[in-house]
Amino acid sequence: MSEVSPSITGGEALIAALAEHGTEVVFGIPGTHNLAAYAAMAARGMRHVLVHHEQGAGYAADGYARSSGKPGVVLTTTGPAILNAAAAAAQAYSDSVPVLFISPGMPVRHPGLGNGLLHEVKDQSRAMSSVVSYSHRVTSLGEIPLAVAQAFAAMTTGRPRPVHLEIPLDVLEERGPAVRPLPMVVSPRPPSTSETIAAAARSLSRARRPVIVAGGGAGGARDELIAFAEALDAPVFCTANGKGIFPPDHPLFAGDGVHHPSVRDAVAASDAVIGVGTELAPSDWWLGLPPMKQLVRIDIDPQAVHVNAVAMHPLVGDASATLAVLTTGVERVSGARQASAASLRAAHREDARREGSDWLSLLSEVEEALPRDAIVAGDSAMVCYYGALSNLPVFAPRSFLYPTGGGTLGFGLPAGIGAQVANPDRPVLILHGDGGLMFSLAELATAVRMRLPLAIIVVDNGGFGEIRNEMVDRADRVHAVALGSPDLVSVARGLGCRAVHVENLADIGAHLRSAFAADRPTLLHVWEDSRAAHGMRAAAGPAFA
Ligand SMILES: Cc1ncc(C[n+]2csc(CCOP(=O)(O)OP(=O)(O)O)c2C)c(N)n1
Ligand SMILES: [Mg+2]
Repeated sequence: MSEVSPSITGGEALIAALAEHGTEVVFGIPGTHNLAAYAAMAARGMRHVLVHHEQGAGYAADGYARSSGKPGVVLTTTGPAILNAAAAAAQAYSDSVPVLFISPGMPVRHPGLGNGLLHEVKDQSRAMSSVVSYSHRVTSLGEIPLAVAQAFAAMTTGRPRPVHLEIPLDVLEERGPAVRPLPMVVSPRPPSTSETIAAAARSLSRARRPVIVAGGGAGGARDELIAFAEALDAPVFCTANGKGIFPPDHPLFAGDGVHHPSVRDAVAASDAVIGVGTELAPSDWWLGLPPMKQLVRIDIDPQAVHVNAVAMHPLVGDASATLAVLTTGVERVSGARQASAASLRAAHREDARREGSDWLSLLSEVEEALPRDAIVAGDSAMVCYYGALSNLPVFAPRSFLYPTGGGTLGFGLPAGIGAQVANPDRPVLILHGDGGLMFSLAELATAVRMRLPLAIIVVDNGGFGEIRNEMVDRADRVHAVALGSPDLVSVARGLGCRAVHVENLADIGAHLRSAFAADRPTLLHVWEDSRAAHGMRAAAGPAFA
Protein backbone atom coordinates (compact mmCIF):
# COMPACT_ATOMS: atom_id res chain seq x y z
CA MET A 1 0.00 0.00 0.00
CA SER A 2 1.16 3.50 -0.55
CA GLU A 3 0.29 7.07 0.22
CA VAL A 4 0.44 10.14 -2.03
CA SER A 5 2.42 13.06 -0.57
CA PRO A 6 1.80 16.71 -1.41
CA SER A 7 4.14 18.43 -3.86
CA ILE A 8 7.79 17.71 -3.04
CA THR A 9 11.13 17.88 -4.84
CA GLY A 10 12.96 14.83 -6.14
CA GLY A 11 15.51 15.38 -3.39
CA GLU A 12 12.78 15.32 -0.76
CA ALA A 13 11.25 12.21 -2.29
CA LEU A 14 14.67 10.52 -2.08
CA ILE A 15 15.36 11.44 1.54
CA ALA A 16 11.80 10.57 2.61
CA ALA A 17 12.07 7.17 0.97
CA LEU A 18 15.45 6.53 2.64
CA ALA A 19 14.01 7.48 6.03
CA GLU A 20 11.03 5.24 5.38
CA HIS A 21 13.43 2.32 5.01
CA GLY A 22 15.23 3.02 8.25
CA THR A 23 18.19 5.05 6.99
CA GLU A 24 19.60 7.02 9.90
CA VAL A 25 22.85 8.21 8.43
CA VAL A 26 24.20 9.04 4.97
CA PHE A 27 27.94 9.13 4.12
CA GLY A 28 28.90 11.52 1.37
CA ILE A 29 30.01 14.81 -0.15
CA PRO A 30 27.69 17.50 -1.57
CA GLY A 31 28.12 19.04 -5.03
CA THR A 32 26.28 21.29 -7.45
CA HIS A 33 24.17 18.42 -8.79
CA ASN A 34 22.90 16.87 -5.55
CA LEU A 35 21.95 20.02 -3.60
CA ALA A 36 18.22 19.23 -3.61
CA ALA A 37 18.99 16.02 -1.73
CA TYR A 38 21.25 17.85 0.76
CA ALA A 39 18.55 20.49 1.30
CA ALA A 40 16.03 17.75 2.07
CA MET A 41 18.46 15.96 4.36
CA ALA A 42 19.13 19.15 6.33
CA ALA A 43 15.42 20.00 6.56
CA ARG A 44 14.60 16.55 7.87
CA GLY A 45 17.58 16.44 10.25
CA MET A 46 18.88 13.20 8.80
CA ARG A 47 22.42 12.55 9.99
CA HIS A 48 25.18 13.02 7.46
CA VAL A 49 28.83 12.05 7.73
CA LEU A 50 30.92 14.39 5.63
CA VAL A 51 34.09 12.71 4.38
CA HIS A 52 37.09 13.98 2.45
CA HIS A 53 36.94 11.62 -0.52
CA GLU A 54 34.02 9.59 -1.91
CA GLN A 55 35.99 6.36 -1.64
CA GLY A 56 36.09 7.03 2.12
CA ALA A 57 32.31 7.42 2.12
CA GLY A 58 31.99 4.05 0.40
CA TYR A 59 34.28 2.23 2.84
CA ALA A 60 32.67 3.97 5.83
CA ALA A 61 29.19 2.92 4.67
CA ASP A 62 30.58 -0.59 4.17
CA GLY A 63 31.99 -0.63 7.73
CA TYR A 64 28.65 0.68 9.00
CA ALA A 65 26.81 -2.12 7.16
CA ARG A 66 29.22 -4.92 8.10
CA SER A 67 29.20 -4.01 11.77
CA SER A 68 25.46 -3.35 12.10
CA GLY A 69 23.87 -5.69 9.56
CA LYS A 70 21.91 -2.70 8.19
CA PRO A 71 22.45 -1.26 4.71
CA GLY A 72 24.87 1.66 4.48
CA VAL A 73 23.98 4.66 2.30
CA VAL A 74 26.37 6.81 0.22
CA LEU A 75 25.47 10.04 -1.56
CA THR A 76 27.89 11.62 -4.01
CA THR A 77 27.57 14.01 -6.87
CA THR A 78 27.87 13.10 -10.55
CA GLY A 79 30.66 11.67 -12.68
CA PRO A 80 34.09 11.68 -11.02
CA ALA A 81 32.50 11.76 -7.57
CA ILE A 82 30.59 8.50 -7.93
CA LEU A 83 33.52 6.98 -9.84
CA ASN A 84 35.66 7.83 -6.80
CA ALA A 85 33.35 5.53 -4.83
CA ALA A 86 33.43 2.73 -7.42
CA ALA A 87 36.32 0.82 -5.78
CA ALA A 88 34.33 0.76 -2.53
CA ALA A 89 31.28 -0.48 -4.41
CA ALA A 90 33.34 -3.29 -5.95
CA GLN A 91 34.74 -4.14 -2.53
CA ALA A 92 31.24 -4.33 -1.02
CA TYR A 93 30.10 -6.51 -3.91
CA SER A 94 32.95 -8.97 -3.46
CA ASP A 95 32.19 -9.39 0.25
CA SER A 96 28.35 -9.34 -0.05
CA VAL A 97 27.84 -6.13 1.88
CA PRO A 98 24.63 -4.10 1.38
CA VAL A 99 25.55 -0.51 0.49
CA LEU A 100 23.30 1.84 -1.50
CA PHE A 101 25.29 4.23 -3.69
CA ILE A 102 23.22 7.21 -4.86
CA SER A 103 24.34 9.84 -7.33
CA PRO A 104 22.72 12.33 -9.61
CA GLY A 105 23.09 11.76 -13.32
CA MET A 106 22.88 13.81 -16.49
CA PRO A 107 19.45 15.39 -17.06
CA VAL A 108 16.61 13.39 -18.60
CA ARG A 109 16.88 15.11 -21.98
CA HIS A 110 20.64 14.86 -22.07
CA PRO A 111 21.88 13.88 -25.55
CA GLY A 112 23.21 10.37 -25.48
CA LEU A 113 26.50 11.22 -27.17
CA GLY A 114 27.40 13.91 -24.67
CA ASN A 115 27.68 17.67 -24.83
CA GLY A 116 30.31 18.49 -22.23
CA LEU A 117 28.11 19.18 -19.22
CA LEU A 118 29.94 19.60 -15.90
CA HIS A 119 30.92 16.19 -14.41
CA GLU A 120 29.71 14.37 -17.50
CA VAL A 121 31.26 10.94 -18.04
CA LYS A 122 30.62 8.70 -20.98
CA ASP A 123 28.24 6.28 -19.29
CA GLN A 124 28.07 6.64 -15.53
CA SER A 125 25.36 4.07 -14.93
CA ARG A 126 27.11 1.45 -17.02
CA ALA A 127 30.39 2.10 -15.23
CA MET A 128 28.69 1.56 -11.89
CA SER A 129 26.61 -1.41 -13.02
CA SER A 130 29.81 -3.35 -13.62
CA VAL A 131 30.75 -3.18 -9.91
CA VAL A 132 27.39 -3.50 -8.09
CA SER A 133 24.48 -5.90 -8.06
CA TYR A 134 22.57 -3.55 -10.37
CA SER A 135 22.57 0.12 -11.30
CA HIS A 136 19.28 1.80 -12.09
CA ARG A 137 18.64 5.26 -13.55
CA VAL A 138 15.21 6.59 -12.64
CA THR A 139 13.49 8.85 -15.16
CA SER A 140 10.73 10.51 -13.14
CA LEU A 141 10.10 11.90 -9.69
CA GLY A 142 7.34 9.39 -9.01
CA GLU A 143 9.77 6.55 -9.62
CA ILE A 144 12.23 7.62 -6.89
CA PRO A 145 10.47 6.03 -3.92
CA LEU A 146 9.85 2.86 -5.89
CA ALA A 147 13.50 2.64 -6.89
CA VAL A 148 14.57 3.15 -3.27
CA ALA A 149 12.10 0.48 -2.10
CA GLN A 150 13.41 -1.93 -4.73
CA ALA A 151 17.00 -1.24 -3.70
CA PHE A 152 16.23 -1.98 -0.05
CA ALA A 153 14.29 -5.09 -1.06
CA ALA A 154 17.33 -6.31 -2.99
CA MET A 155 19.75 -5.44 -0.18
CA THR A 156 17.77 -6.98 2.68
CA THR A 157 16.58 -10.25 1.16
CA GLY A 158 18.69 -12.98 -0.35
CA ARG A 159 22.36 -12.30 -0.75
CA PRO A 160 23.12 -8.73 0.37
CA ARG A 161 24.99 -6.72 -2.24
CA PRO A 162 25.51 -3.06 -3.20
CA VAL A 163 23.14 -1.19 -5.52
CA HIS A 164 23.60 2.07 -7.43
CA LEU A 165 20.76 4.50 -8.05
CA GLU A 166 21.20 7.34 -10.49
CA ILE A 167 18.75 10.23 -10.30
CA PRO A 168 18.97 12.71 -13.19
CA LEU A 169 19.91 16.11 -11.77
CA ASP A 170 16.78 17.76 -13.18
CA VAL A 171 14.59 15.08 -11.58
CA LEU A 172 16.21 15.78 -8.19
CA GLU A 173 15.16 19.44 -8.50
CA GLU A 174 11.72 18.83 -10.04
CA ARG A 175 8.52 19.29 -8.00
CA GLY A 176 5.50 17.04 -8.03
CA PRO A 177 3.40 14.60 -6.07
CA ALA A 178 5.29 11.53 -5.03
CA VAL A 179 4.12 8.10 -4.03
CA ARG A 180 5.49 7.00 -0.72
CA PRO A 181 5.87 3.25 -0.50
CA LEU A 182 5.65 1.84 2.99
CA PRO A 183 8.60 -0.31 3.98
CA MET A 184 8.18 -3.93 3.16
CA VAL A 185 8.01 -6.65 5.75
CA VAL A 186 10.72 -9.23 5.24
CA SER A 187 10.39 -12.76 6.50
CA PRO A 188 13.42 -15.02 6.23
CA ARG A 189 13.61 -17.14 3.15
CA PRO A 190 12.15 -20.53 4.02
CA PRO A 191 14.76 -23.25 4.24
CA SER A 192 15.09 -26.00 1.64
CA THR A 193 12.32 -28.57 1.88
CA SER A 194 12.48 -30.67 4.99
CA GLU A 195 13.07 -33.77 2.83
CA THR A 196 16.32 -32.33 1.44
CA ILE A 197 17.45 -31.23 4.88
CA ALA A 198 16.54 -34.59 6.39
CA ALA A 199 18.69 -36.35 3.79
CA ALA A 200 21.62 -34.07 4.67
CA ALA A 201 21.03 -34.69 8.37
CA ARG A 202 21.04 -38.48 7.87
CA SER A 203 24.27 -38.24 5.97
CA LEU A 204 25.84 -36.05 8.65
CA SER A 205 24.75 -38.40 11.41
CA ARG A 206 26.90 -41.10 9.78
CA ALA A 207 29.96 -38.85 9.48
CA ARG A 208 32.92 -39.68 11.69
CA ARG A 209 35.00 -36.55 11.11
CA PRO A 210 32.67 -33.67 10.28
CA VAL A 211 34.16 -30.18 9.96
CA ILE A 212 32.20 -26.92 9.76
CA VAL A 213 33.37 -23.86 7.80
CA ALA A 214 31.45 -20.67 8.66
CA GLY A 215 31.55 -17.58 6.44
CA GLY A 216 30.08 -14.09 6.56
CA GLY A 217 26.68 -15.42 5.49
CA ALA A 218 26.38 -17.05 8.91
CA GLY A 219 26.68 -13.64 10.61
CA GLY A 220 23.11 -13.63 11.91
CA ALA A 221 23.11 -17.33 12.86
CA ARG A 222 25.50 -17.51 15.79
CA ASP A 223 23.16 -19.31 18.22
CA GLU A 224 21.98 -21.80 15.60
CA LEU A 225 25.57 -22.44 14.51
CA ILE A 226 26.65 -23.17 18.07
CA ALA A 227 23.67 -25.50 18.61
CA PHE A 228 24.41 -27.31 15.34
CA ALA A 229 28.13 -27.67 16.04
CA GLU A 230 27.35 -29.01 19.51
CA ALA A 231 24.74 -31.48 18.23
CA LEU A 232 27.20 -32.83 15.68
CA ASP A 233 30.16 -32.32 17.98
CA ALA A 234 31.99 -30.87 14.99
CA PRO A 235 34.94 -28.46 15.04
CA VAL A 236 34.35 -25.05 13.42
CA PHE A 237 36.70 -22.98 11.27
CA CYS A 238 35.71 -19.39 10.40
CA THR A 239 36.71 -17.51 7.26
CA ALA A 240 37.87 -13.87 7.40
CA ASN A 241 34.30 -12.58 7.04
CA GLY A 242 33.06 -15.30 9.39
CA LYS A 243 35.54 -14.38 12.14
CA GLY A 244 33.76 -13.77 15.43
CA ILE A 245 30.64 -15.73 14.51
CA PHE A 246 31.79 -18.83 16.38
CA PRO A 247 33.14 -17.94 19.85
CA PRO A 248 36.91 -18.39 19.95
CA ASP A 249 36.70 -19.68 23.53
CA HIS A 250 34.26 -22.48 22.67
CA PRO A 251 35.76 -26.01 22.92
CA LEU A 252 34.72 -26.75 19.32
CA PHE A 253 36.43 -23.63 17.88
CA ALA A 254 39.22 -24.71 15.54
CA GLY A 255 40.48 -21.35 14.22
CA ASP A 256 39.89 -18.20 12.17
CA GLY A 257 41.38 -18.12 8.69
CA VAL A 258 41.17 -21.15 6.39
CA HIS A 259 44.25 -20.72 4.22
CA HIS A 260 46.57 -22.68 6.54
CA PRO A 261 47.97 -26.14 5.72
CA SER A 262 46.37 -27.55 8.87
CA VAL A 263 42.90 -26.49 7.66
CA ARG A 264 43.54 -28.09 4.27
CA ASP A 265 44.56 -31.30 6.03
CA ALA A 266 41.51 -31.23 8.30
CA VAL A 267 39.15 -30.66 5.37
CA ALA A 268 40.83 -33.29 3.19
CA ALA A 269 40.63 -35.83 6.03
CA SER A 270 37.01 -35.04 6.83
CA ASP A 271 34.19 -37.24 5.57
CA ALA A 272 31.66 -34.37 5.76
CA VAL A 273 32.44 -30.68 5.36
CA ILE A 274 29.58 -28.32 6.14
CA GLY A 275 29.96 -24.86 4.57
CA VAL A 276 27.64 -22.23 6.02
CA GLY A 277 27.28 -18.89 4.23
CA THR A 278 30.63 -19.13 2.50
CA GLU A 279 31.74 -18.90 -1.13
CA LEU A 280 34.68 -21.24 -0.46
CA ALA A 281 36.56 -18.60 -2.42
CA PRO A 282 40.23 -18.45 -3.44
CA SER A 283 40.55 -15.15 -1.55
CA ASP A 284 39.96 -17.20 1.63
CA TRP A 285 41.69 -20.47 0.69
CA TRP A 286 44.66 -18.87 -1.08
CA LEU A 287 46.04 -22.10 -2.54
CA GLY A 288 42.67 -23.37 -3.78
CA LEU A 289 40.24 -25.74 -2.13
CA PRO A 290 41.46 -29.07 -0.78
CA PRO A 291 39.62 -32.16 -2.06
CA MET A 292 36.39 -32.85 -0.17
CA LYS A 293 34.75 -36.25 0.19
CA GLN A 294 31.33 -34.84 0.96
CA LEU A 295 30.15 -31.24 1.04
CA VAL A 296 26.95 -30.03 2.69
CA ARG A 297 26.35 -26.42 1.82
CA ILE A 298 23.96 -23.80 3.18
CA ASP A 299 23.57 -20.55 1.29
CA ILE A 300 20.82 -17.98 0.83
CA ASP A 301 21.86 -17.59 -2.81
CA PRO A 302 20.89 -20.46 -5.13
CA GLN A 303 23.83 -19.61 -7.39
CA ALA A 304 26.37 -19.33 -4.59
CA VAL A 305 25.44 -22.78 -3.31
CA HIS A 306 27.14 -24.13 -6.44
CA VAL A 307 30.13 -21.82 -6.58
CA ASN A 308 33.73 -23.13 -6.35
CA ALA A 309 32.76 -26.67 -5.27
CA VAL A 310 30.10 -29.29 -5.98
CA ALA A 311 27.87 -29.87 -2.99
CA MET A 312 26.36 -33.29 -2.38
CA HIS A 313 23.69 -31.56 -0.30
CA PRO A 314 23.06 -28.00 -1.55
CA LEU A 315 20.67 -26.39 0.94
CA VAL A 316 19.31 -23.03 -0.17
CA GLY A 317 17.90 -20.87 2.57
CA ASP A 318 18.46 -18.57 5.49
CA ALA A 319 21.41 -19.85 7.57
CA SER A 320 19.58 -19.61 10.92
CA ALA A 321 16.41 -21.34 9.73
CA THR A 322 18.27 -24.06 7.82
CA LEU A 323 20.71 -24.80 10.65
CA ALA A 324 17.84 -25.00 13.12
CA VAL A 325 16.03 -27.64 11.03
CA LEU A 326 19.26 -29.50 10.31
CA THR A 327 20.12 -29.62 14.02
CA THR A 328 16.84 -31.31 14.91
CA GLY A 329 17.61 -34.01 12.32
CA VAL A 330 21.16 -35.00 13.27
CA GLU A 331 21.91 -37.67 15.82
CA ARG A 332 23.53 -36.09 18.82
CA VAL A 333 27.09 -37.06 19.56
CA SER A 334 28.35 -36.72 23.10
CA GLY A 335 31.52 -34.72 23.33
CA ALA A 336 33.66 -37.47 21.81
CA ARG A 337 35.13 -35.18 19.17
CA GLN A 338 36.14 -32.30 21.38
CA ALA A 339 39.59 -33.82 21.65
CA SER A 340 39.93 -33.74 17.87
CA ALA A 341 38.73 -30.12 17.86
CA ALA A 342 41.46 -29.35 20.38
CA SER A 343 44.13 -30.97 18.23
CA LEU A 344 42.90 -29.16 15.10
CA ARG A 345 42.96 -25.91 17.06
CA ALA A 346 46.51 -26.58 18.22
CA ALA A 347 47.64 -27.30 14.64
CA HIS A 348 45.89 -24.17 13.35
CA ARG A 349 47.47 -22.11 16.08
CA GLU A 350 50.90 -23.40 15.22
CA ASP A 351 50.42 -22.48 11.54
CA ALA A 352 49.02 -19.09 12.48
CA ARG A 353 51.86 -18.27 14.83
CA ARG A 354 54.50 -19.32 12.34
CA GLU A 355 52.96 -17.21 9.58
CA GLY A 356 52.32 -14.23 11.87
CA SER A 357 55.59 -14.39 13.82
CA ASP A 358 56.68 -10.84 12.85
CA TRP A 359 53.52 -9.34 14.35
CA LEU A 360 52.93 -11.60 17.38
CA SER A 361 54.61 -9.40 19.98
CA LEU A 362 52.41 -6.47 18.90
CA LEU A 363 49.25 -8.55 18.62
CA SER A 364 49.64 -10.22 22.02
CA GLU A 365 49.86 -6.78 23.67
CA VAL A 366 46.78 -5.71 21.70
CA GLU A 367 44.90 -8.86 22.66
CA GLU A 368 45.58 -8.30 26.33
CA ALA A 369 44.25 -4.74 26.23
CA LEU A 370 41.32 -5.19 23.86
CA PRO A 371 37.89 -5.28 25.53
CA ARG A 372 35.75 -8.28 24.52
CA ASP A 373 33.21 -6.10 22.74
CA ALA A 374 35.85 -4.43 20.52
CA ILE A 375 35.49 -4.15 16.76
CA VAL A 376 38.66 -4.52 14.68
CA ALA A 377 38.80 -2.90 11.23
CA GLY A 378 41.77 -4.06 9.22
CA ASP A 379 43.38 -3.06 5.95
CA SER A 380 44.90 -5.29 3.30
CA ALA A 381 48.29 -5.27 5.08
CA MET A 382 50.47 -8.15 6.29
CA VAL A 383 49.75 -7.27 9.94
CA CYS A 384 46.12 -8.15 9.18
CA TYR A 385 46.16 -11.17 6.87
CA TYR A 386 49.28 -12.84 8.29
CA GLY A 387 48.74 -11.34 11.73
CA ALA A 388 45.33 -10.43 13.13
CA LEU A 389 43.15 -12.70 11.00
CA SER A 390 44.36 -15.87 12.71
CA ASN A 391 46.11 -14.51 15.80
CA LEU A 392 43.87 -11.82 17.31
CA PRO A 393 40.51 -13.10 18.56
CA VAL A 394 37.29 -11.12 18.31
CA PHE A 395 34.35 -12.31 20.33
CA ALA A 396 31.22 -11.20 18.49
CA PRO A 397 29.92 -11.57 14.94
CA ARG A 398 30.31 -8.51 12.65
CA SER A 399 33.37 -7.43 14.63
CA PHE A 400 36.24 -8.11 12.22
CA LEU A 401 35.97 -5.86 9.19
CA TYR A 402 38.41 -6.85 6.51
CA PRO A 403 38.40 -6.40 2.70
CA THR A 404 38.65 -10.10 1.86
CA GLY A 405 37.38 -10.32 -1.70
CA GLY A 406 38.51 -7.01 -3.15
CA GLY A 407 41.73 -6.87 -1.13
CA THR A 408 41.63 -3.11 -1.44
CA LEU A 409 44.04 -0.75 0.29
CA GLY A 410 42.65 2.22 2.22
CA PHE A 411 39.64 0.31 3.59
CA GLY A 412 40.57 0.04 7.26
CA LEU A 413 40.38 3.65 8.49
CA PRO A 414 37.09 4.66 6.84
CA ALA A 415 35.54 1.25 7.61
CA GLY A 416 36.45 1.84 11.26
CA ILE A 417 34.79 5.25 11.12
CA GLY A 418 31.60 3.67 9.78
CA ALA A 419 31.74 0.98 12.47
CA GLN A 420 32.11 3.59 15.20
CA VAL A 421 29.15 5.54 13.80
CA ALA A 422 27.04 2.36 13.95
CA ASN A 423 28.41 1.33 17.36
CA PRO A 424 29.15 4.48 19.36
CA ASP A 425 29.55 2.57 22.62
CA ARG A 426 32.00 -0.08 21.44
CA PRO A 427 35.78 0.35 21.19
CA VAL A 428 36.98 0.34 17.58
CA LEU A 429 40.57 -0.59 16.74
CA ILE A 430 41.93 0.04 13.25
CA LEU A 431 44.97 -1.88 11.99
CA HIS A 432 46.83 -0.47 9.01
CA GLY A 433 50.01 -0.81 7.05
CA ASP A 434 51.81 2.43 6.23
CA GLY A 435 51.11 2.15 2.49
CA GLY A 436 47.38 1.52 2.86
CA LEU A 437 46.94 4.26 5.46
CA MET A 438 48.19 6.85 2.97
CA PHE A 439 45.34 5.88 0.60
CA SER A 440 42.75 7.18 3.10
CA LEU A 441 44.80 9.43 5.34
CA ALA A 442 42.47 12.40 4.81
CA GLU A 443 39.71 10.55 6.68
CA LEU A 444 41.69 11.05 9.90
CA ALA A 445 40.33 14.60 9.70
CA THR A 446 36.80 13.18 9.40
CA ALA A 447 37.30 11.17 12.58
CA VAL A 448 38.74 14.23 14.36
CA ARG A 449 35.79 16.41 13.31
CA MET A 450 33.43 13.75 14.61
CA ARG A 451 35.43 13.32 17.83
CA LEU A 452 35.52 9.55 17.40
CA PRO A 453 37.65 7.70 20.00
CA LEU A 454 39.25 5.43 17.40
CA ALA A 455 42.58 3.74 18.05
CA ILE A 456 44.58 3.44 14.83
CA ILE A 457 47.70 1.31 14.89
CA VAL A 458 49.89 1.83 11.85
CA VAL A 459 52.57 -0.78 11.34
CA ASP A 460 55.29 0.90 9.35
CA ASN A 461 57.75 -1.13 7.26
CA GLY A 462 58.64 1.73 4.96
CA GLY A 463 56.39 0.84 2.05
CA PHE A 464 54.54 -1.86 0.17
CA GLY A 465 55.99 -4.75 2.17
CA GLU A 466 54.03 -7.63 0.70
CA ILE A 467 54.77 -6.53 -2.85
CA ARG A 468 58.46 -6.06 -2.05
CA ASN A 469 58.58 -9.63 -0.73
CA GLU A 470 56.83 -10.97 -3.81
CA MET A 471 59.40 -9.24 -6.01
CA VAL A 472 62.23 -10.78 -4.01
CA ASP A 473 60.62 -14.24 -4.09
CA ARG A 474 60.21 -14.02 -7.87
CA ALA A 475 63.86 -12.96 -8.12
CA ASP A 476 62.72 -9.70 -9.74
CA ARG A 477 64.50 -6.44 -9.15
CA VAL A 478 62.93 -4.70 -6.13
CA HIS A 479 61.36 -1.62 -7.60
CA ALA A 480 58.69 0.98 -6.80
CA VAL A 481 57.81 -0.23 -3.29
CA ALA A 482 59.85 1.82 -0.79
CA LEU A 483 57.67 4.74 0.34
CA GLY A 484 60.22 6.15 2.75
CA SER A 485 58.03 6.49 5.85
CA PRO A 486 56.69 10.03 6.02
CA ASP A 487 56.35 11.37 9.56
CA LEU A 488 52.87 9.96 10.19
CA VAL A 489 52.83 11.07 13.83
CA SER A 490 53.29 14.72 12.89
CA VAL A 491 50.82 14.45 10.02
CA ALA A 492 48.20 12.89 12.28
CA ARG A 493 48.76 15.59 14.90
CA GLY A 494 48.46 18.21 12.21
CA LEU A 495 45.07 16.79 11.28
CA GLY A 496 44.00 17.03 14.94
CA CYS A 497 44.59 13.48 16.18
CA ARG A 498 46.39 12.39 19.27
CA ALA A 499 49.42 10.60 17.91
CA VAL A 500 52.48 8.92 19.31
CA HIS A 501 55.32 6.68 18.16
CA VAL A 502 55.34 3.58 20.34
CA GLU A 503 58.90 2.33 20.73
CA ASN A 504 58.23 -0.22 23.46
CA LEU A 505 55.42 -2.60 22.53
CA ALA A 506 54.72 -3.25 26.20
CA ASP A 507 53.22 0.27 26.26
CA ILE A 508 50.59 -0.56 23.62
CA GLY A 509 47.98 -1.62 26.18
CA ALA A 510 48.15 1.66 28.10
CA HIS A 511 47.99 3.62 24.85
CA LEU A 512 44.94 1.67 23.68
CA ARG A 513 43.11 2.20 26.95
CA SER A 514 43.64 5.94 26.84
CA ALA A 515 42.76 6.04 23.13
CA PHE A 516 39.37 4.40 23.71
CA ALA A 517 38.64 6.94 26.47
CA ALA A 518 39.74 9.98 24.44
CA ASP A 519 37.64 12.66 22.76
CA ARG A 520 39.28 12.15 19.38
CA PRO A 521 41.18 9.53 17.38
CA THR A 522 44.64 8.34 18.39
CA LEU A 523 47.28 7.18 15.95
CA LEU A 524 49.82 4.73 17.36
CA HIS A 525 52.85 4.36 15.10
CA VAL A 526 55.03 1.26 15.43
CA TRP A 527 58.02 0.11 13.39
CA GLU A 528 57.65 -3.33 11.89
CA ASP A 529 60.51 -5.76 12.38
CA SER A 530 60.38 -8.01 9.32
CA ARG A 531 62.33 -8.94 6.21
CA ALA A 532 60.25 -6.44 4.22
CA ALA A 533 61.05 -3.67 6.69
CA HIS A 534 64.76 -4.43 6.67
CA GLY A 535 64.84 -4.55 2.87
CA MET A 536 62.94 -1.32 2.37
CA ARG A 537 64.70 0.62 5.09
CA ALA A 538 68.01 -0.31 3.50
CA ALA A 539 66.66 0.79 0.10
CA ALA A 540 65.49 4.13 1.49
CA GLY A 541 69.01 4.93 2.73
CA PRO A 542 70.15 6.94 5.75
CA ALA A 543 67.28 9.43 5.48
CA PHE A 544 65.05 6.68 6.74
CA ALA A 545 66.72 6.48 10.14
C1 LIG B 1 43.72 -0.34 -4.12
C2 LIG B 1 44.90 -1.23 -4.17
N1 LIG B 1 45.99 -0.88 -4.90
C3 LIG B 1 47.05 -1.71 -4.95
C4 LIG B 1 47.06 -2.91 -4.29
C5 LIG B 1 48.27 -3.84 -4.40
N2 LIG B 1 48.89 -4.07 -3.08
C6 LIG B 1 48.60 -5.14 -2.33
S1 LIG B 1 49.41 -5.18 -0.88
C7 LIG B 1 50.22 -3.73 -1.23
C8 LIG B 1 51.17 -3.15 -0.24
C9 LIG B 1 50.47 -2.54 0.94
O1 LIG B 1 51.38 -1.83 1.75
P1 LIG B 1 51.06 -1.59 3.28
O2 LIG B 1 49.69 -1.09 3.45
O3 LIG B 1 52.15 -0.78 3.86
O4 LIG B 1 51.09 -3.07 3.87
P2 LIG B 1 52.35 -4.09 3.90
O5 LIG B 1 52.29 -4.92 2.64
O6 LIG B 1 53.59 -3.27 3.97
O7 LIG B 1 52.10 -4.93 5.11
C10 LIG B 1 49.84 -3.25 -2.50
C11 LIG B 1 50.36 -2.04 -3.13
C12 LIG B 1 45.91 -3.22 -3.54
N3 LIG B 1 45.79 -4.34 -2.83
N4 LIG B 1 44.86 -2.36 -3.49
MG1 LIG C 1 53.94 -1.28 4.61
